[in-house]
Amino acid sequence: MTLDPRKKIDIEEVLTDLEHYRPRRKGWRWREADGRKEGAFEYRQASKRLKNSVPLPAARHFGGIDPQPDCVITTEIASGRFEDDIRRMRMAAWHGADHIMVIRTAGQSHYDGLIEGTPEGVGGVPISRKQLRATRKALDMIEDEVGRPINFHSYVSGVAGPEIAVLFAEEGVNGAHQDPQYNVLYRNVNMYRSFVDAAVAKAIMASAGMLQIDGAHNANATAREAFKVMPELMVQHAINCAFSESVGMPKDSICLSTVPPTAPPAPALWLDLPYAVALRKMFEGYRFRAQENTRYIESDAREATVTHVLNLLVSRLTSAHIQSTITPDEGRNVPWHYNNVAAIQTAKQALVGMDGLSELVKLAEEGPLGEKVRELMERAVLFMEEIRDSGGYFEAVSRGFFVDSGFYPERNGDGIVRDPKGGVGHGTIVPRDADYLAPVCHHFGYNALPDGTGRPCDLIGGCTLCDPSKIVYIDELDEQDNVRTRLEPFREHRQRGLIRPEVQWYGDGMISMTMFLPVSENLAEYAAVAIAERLGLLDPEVIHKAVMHPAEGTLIELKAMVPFDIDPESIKIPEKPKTLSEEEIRQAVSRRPLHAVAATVGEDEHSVGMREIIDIKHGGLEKFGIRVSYLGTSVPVEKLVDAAIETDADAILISTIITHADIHRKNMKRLHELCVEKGIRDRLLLVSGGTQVTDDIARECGMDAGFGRGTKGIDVASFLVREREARSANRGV
Ligand code: Z98
Repeated sequence: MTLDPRKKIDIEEVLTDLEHYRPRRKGWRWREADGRKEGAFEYRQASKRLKNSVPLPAARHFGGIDPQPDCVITTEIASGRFEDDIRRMRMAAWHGADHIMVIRTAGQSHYDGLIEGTPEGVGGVPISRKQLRATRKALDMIEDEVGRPINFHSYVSGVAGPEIAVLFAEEGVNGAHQDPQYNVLYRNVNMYRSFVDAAVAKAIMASAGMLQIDGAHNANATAREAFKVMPELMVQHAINCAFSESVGMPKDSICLSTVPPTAPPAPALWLDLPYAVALRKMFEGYRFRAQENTRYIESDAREATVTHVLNLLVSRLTSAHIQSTITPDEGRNVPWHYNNVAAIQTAKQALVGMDGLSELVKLAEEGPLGEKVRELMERAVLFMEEIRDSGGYFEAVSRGFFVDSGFYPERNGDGIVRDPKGGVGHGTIVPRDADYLAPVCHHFGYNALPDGTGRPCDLIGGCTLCDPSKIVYIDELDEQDNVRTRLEPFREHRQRGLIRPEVQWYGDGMISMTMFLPVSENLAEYAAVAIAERLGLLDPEVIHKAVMHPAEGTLIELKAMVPFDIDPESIKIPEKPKTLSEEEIRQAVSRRPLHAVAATVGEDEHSVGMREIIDIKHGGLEKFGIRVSYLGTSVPVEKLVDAAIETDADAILISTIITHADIHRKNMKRLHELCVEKGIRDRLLLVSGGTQVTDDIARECGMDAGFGRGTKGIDVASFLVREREARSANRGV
């Protein structure tokens, strides 16, 4: 199955014959670092370009280039319905994500076994074989479409950790969070059980070449004063790294999950940078997943984005093998798909913009930076020594050493306390008998295999890791809660291509609106809801408010549902004028020369747009032999008309970017009227352009044509040539 960029991914086709689908490959893939040259530029930290992608908006000015940073970019997706997540994954991949992390449904970590079918999740997706297989199958198609491997990732945690690890190895999941300390601290799974399970799970993950991400960063997200837990974070990393290596995980498959601990208005870099440097010094040889700080995300997407960019600066000043991204709206609603894309673009834009930064600036390690780095490392070592002296890890957890908000060695007594004899799964560890035999591969620990056994599974003619045909595929177990029943209500809708807005699930009908209300915060919130109701929208809810001034007004962002569909058949799309070929334009101009006068009018200093339309360098009018007298910026309309008369021009081209008080419309009208007054309107073509100009607006204001965003010289040249010829034909010339 291959994807056609012009068509939606067909979820029915993805679900067809899943029983026999096998992942094409296993194991983690890094980016290939060979994208040194893109357009006019040299890059120092770039990777191979994509076959299909959506470049950053400003790429339009640089020949459409889409340089890809050197590090893997993550996006976290899990709307509760995997069939919608797949579409979001495709959008994410086109924008540059190659690590798709799927959050699990609430509570799955306490299931003592695997889930089957595809029930709908809460706060995430139930991770089941069918969900994994369908997603991996879709990702295999998506990676072909974009031309880059996509790493699929979820969590090997909870009381079914080893079972999940086997499932992931069988289904071609490429990476997973695995850290027994996470189970202990945040999911209250029994501490001994967590470490026994982790040994088994890690051995299986290693056998499948999966990348492991640890869970230390969760202390940062949980502690009351998160920026004080830095020494503990280093201790947690150390415990999981050492444990993972001791059960056979290669060092370069172990990835530390690091989060810059603060955000403005804290003096963020003063704390975040020493921490990042200390980690990289202490954990040399391991991989780094730079997570974005989410602890302080409120409802302001702009604020979240600035914090993210500061985090990206730290990544570029130090290093990151994986750059994680979180949607900037996660503080106000479940992440919306276009916000996944926004976060990926933020990472791509900032990383590419800071390409080669460490060749330009050096970290001043001899100053306060070096002192802070040393201090953090010392505090971490002292913390580890105290764990050892107090009787070891389990004892330390039972005494509340972890997630305490004191800056070690200070302690605030608010750490998480876990009972070694408590928690989910307590009392379930059974010592292996002397004749314990597990005839499966990659099993961890004691196994009484008979002498001369090759692979352990030779005893049973192959295990599921060696012989996938032995995997039992269960489709759906619940007759109500499954993907087929969820797809059914929208079957006709999909077939007819009916249009309903969405942010999360197909047909959810959600839109958001931004409005400024010139009243106080409290009143603005209720007034906004009243406005949405008057507009006929359903379930309006304010998702963000920002006081501009306590009395002068409040900015409101609101979400609500649209209660109708739009039938595409009912929409009349005006036909786009086809451009002439370059040769046709050149011939027409050489038969009959064409001369235009051009300027940016009014009090407007923007020159880039007009220059692009004119300059030969940008494929502008000059390229086709059209002669253009460019008068510059902030030119009065009168001056342009005089120049057109003096030079006997065929056309006047104006650029008008500023729209304050509708000045762009006024300038267009003035130009038309002046030409009428002077009696030259009939023999001149009047053309205007600008970011807020459309053909309709321009014609309403008396122009012959208007050109907006994205216009190229050939569009304007085609119009001039065609229109001049049409007029000559009408006049019988
Ligand atoms: C991230 N945004 O890390 P449940 N194990 C570890 C984890 O960090 C997590 C889980 C398991 C964050 C995502 N992390 C939060 C080490 C979760 C998840 O029990 O399925 O919720 O475990 O990118």
